[in-house]
Amino acid sequence: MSSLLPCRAGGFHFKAGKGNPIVKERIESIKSDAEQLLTAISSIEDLEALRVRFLGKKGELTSVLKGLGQASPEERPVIGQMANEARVYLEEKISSAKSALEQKATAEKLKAEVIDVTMPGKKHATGSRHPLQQVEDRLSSIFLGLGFSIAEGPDVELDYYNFEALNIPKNHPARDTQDTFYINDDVVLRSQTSPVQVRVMEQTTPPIRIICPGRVYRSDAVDATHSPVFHQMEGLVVDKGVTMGDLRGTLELFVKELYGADAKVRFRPHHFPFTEPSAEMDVSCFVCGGKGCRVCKQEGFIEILGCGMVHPDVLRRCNIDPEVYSGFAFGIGLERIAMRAYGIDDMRLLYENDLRFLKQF
Ligand code: 2U9
Repeated sequence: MSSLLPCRAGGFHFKAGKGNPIVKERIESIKSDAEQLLTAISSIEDLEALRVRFLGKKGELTSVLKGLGQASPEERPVIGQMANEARVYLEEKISSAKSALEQKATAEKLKAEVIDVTMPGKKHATGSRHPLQQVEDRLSSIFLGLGFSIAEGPDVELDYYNFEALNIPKNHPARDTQDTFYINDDVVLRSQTSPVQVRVMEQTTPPIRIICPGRVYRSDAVDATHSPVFHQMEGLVVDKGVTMGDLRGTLELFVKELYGADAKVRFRPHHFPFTEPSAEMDVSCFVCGGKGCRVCKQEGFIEILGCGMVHPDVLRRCNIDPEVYSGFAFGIGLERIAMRAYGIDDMRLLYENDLRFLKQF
């Protein structure tokens, strides 16, 4: 009988020529140790540690194989076969334990992540466009349909573009009605979107067909019908042979699209420094249809916009020859349209961002 001394670090030492029952015993005990430990393993990490301990490079079973060199030639194949059978046996056990642990982990994960489809859903609050934006979008879409493009420009403007170019020199009375906020003597917050049109005219050879929506500023105290910041949409058409008839036809089409085919328009003479002739356009009251009621103050008509033929001096200043070209322009206050459309009686509601108000649109 050979004495076989277990040596975990360096392998087994065989004593030649005495058979192998001790090695066999050792292999059996490694197997049963591993099997017993396997029953208590509950994580993949522990399982891997166990595999390394028994089957790894320096593992207990591997050390038996390492010691084979010292066994006698007759013992070697027998011990080798036993050790290999033990290795295959343990590998299978570890592999099926691994599958079981993985299945258990997946089952636990699925259980933890289970979705109860009967739970009430989370309500996602959907926003809505601000009433002023709705009005701007509606008007834009009508004018886009009539062949206009949208032009935009700076809110902070040169005095020249906001006033001088539009026939409003420093001493003009319109400087009072359009009093705005001055950054310095030459720079203002625009009191109308007309400077956008001036800039476009300076840079474009007609035909021009644009609308200019945007924020404008005036030095007005806040009340139910005034605000230092409000919104306009102005429009401009310049081409050869543009007449007051084109102005009327275009704006009538716009009004019928906005208020319905039955809407009628009426023009009253007016004065603007930048247009000549100028007019204000009324639309038949959308409540009484023109008979007269409280909304239209028994007038039958409601003022909706200002308009006129672009003043020849304004064209000239933008290097457009008034002998060759003519144009019409108009200006609409968006707040007024929105307030009428939605029955809003106080302008301040449009700026307070109170959700109780905004949710209604
Ligand atoms: C250029 C030439 C002419 C734009 C115009 C109006 C008439 C008008 C008001 C509507 C309500 C201002 O917001 S409001 O108070 N606007 O009545 N605006 S004609 O005329 C122009 C614009 C640009 C180059």
